[in-house]
Amino acid sequence: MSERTPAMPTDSPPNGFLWGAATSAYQIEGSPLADGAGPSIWHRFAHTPGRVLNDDTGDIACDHYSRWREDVALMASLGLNAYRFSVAWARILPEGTGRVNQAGLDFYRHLVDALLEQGIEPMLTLYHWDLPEALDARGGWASDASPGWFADYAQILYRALGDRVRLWITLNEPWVITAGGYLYGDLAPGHCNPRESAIVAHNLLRAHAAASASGRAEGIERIGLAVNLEPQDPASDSPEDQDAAARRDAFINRWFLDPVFFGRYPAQMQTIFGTDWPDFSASELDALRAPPDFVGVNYYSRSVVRADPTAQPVGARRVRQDTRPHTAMDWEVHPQGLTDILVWIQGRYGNPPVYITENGAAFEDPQPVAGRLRDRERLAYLRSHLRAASRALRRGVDLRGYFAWSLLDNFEWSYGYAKRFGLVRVDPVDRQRLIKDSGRFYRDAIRRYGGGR
Ligand code: LGS
Repeated sequence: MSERTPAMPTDSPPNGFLWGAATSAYQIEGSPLADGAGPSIWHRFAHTPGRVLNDDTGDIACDHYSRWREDVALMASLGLNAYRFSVAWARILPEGTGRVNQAGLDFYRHLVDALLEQGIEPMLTLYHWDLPEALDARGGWASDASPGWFADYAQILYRALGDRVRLWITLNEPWVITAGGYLYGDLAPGHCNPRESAIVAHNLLRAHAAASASGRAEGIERIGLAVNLEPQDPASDSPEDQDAAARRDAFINRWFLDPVFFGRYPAQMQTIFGTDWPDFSASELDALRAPPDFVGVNYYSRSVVRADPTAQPVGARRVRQDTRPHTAMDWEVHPQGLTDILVWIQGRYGNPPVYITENGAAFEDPQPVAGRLRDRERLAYLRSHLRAASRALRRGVDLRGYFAWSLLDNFEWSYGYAKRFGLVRVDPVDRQRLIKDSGRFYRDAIRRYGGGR
């Protein structure tokens, strides 16, 4: 397509399409212990020397905890009609269970009210990786009690905000929580234990089911799950590479979706984990069936996969596509993968409602000049992925909205502040906000195709 082809086709997205941006609590808020909040595993992890690049922490982050009004105004000026954010569990329940901290609830209630006043639909993620430290001390997600803790926490929020928040997400990226936190160890709490990771995954699925049930009991109608998905393309047509890609597809794309839709794990999980795979009973598996009202898709890239027995536990590794463009994270820019993965969901899981809950890219930004930041690569990434989303719409995918990752440059987990995904620049010294060219482009695209606000 030529540079001039519009981002969306003339048959623009359906009425009520959500045009949003996404963030998460620990990545933007700062002031993690303010007003009675308890510490989270990310607070501890970031304060452990050597865990995060440059030993960066979320102590200040984007200072959204004090600047949230300004940030809502920024969203309005971008023309967003939706905003996805997460709630910090330890602000609501400093010890993880039990005593509720009213100041924490008030923070999110004020935020939600300000969004609604601007006609911006809130999409609330209950868990985006910041488990209360007090619960980690009781075994964290490996504890058999964790689904109950989560459902109780969810119930508090349903009751506090259920009259104004329509769209709920239980967990953000259970795969990343499991693999990053408990298998590879690069994310909090930093464990490397295959057997434990399989149990954690199972408990996260139980937690999703339990929080969905408690939401139903409170009359909440739209409860989703946000998953990271990436097409797994075999590097060759050799049976080894095809099998490797199929294993990685089960591991990354189906480990969580198959259980919630079908009440079973992909057969390959047993192959991948071997003796570390627990023996789940039929009733345990059946209890995992909790089809979400919508699937939240976080899409960044695809993987081209080669068999490699040394790359455990999956026996597969990604092959870098050297001739293709890559982001600052070294992820291939591959917009067609977004269309492909949406069409895959449509076929495999019966065309459920879908939101793209994250899509975006880190690039090295130039310095702003005269109040303008020309982030051409991010703009091109955004444009090509909006087109990819529109192709999925044309193929009948029930796509209801698009959320750019991210509204703001923020704390990119183990990369600290080194990787910037924002449509809006946050000055590293004074935290001043500046809408980048990609943000202006997004605003124009919303105006043009959106229905917008
Ligand atoms: O900031 C995180 C973004 C950035 O890139 C966000 O908190 C997460 O929800 C999400 O995981 N995020 C993210 N994921 C990209 C993973 C891409 C992997 C593609 C290549 C495979 C190695």
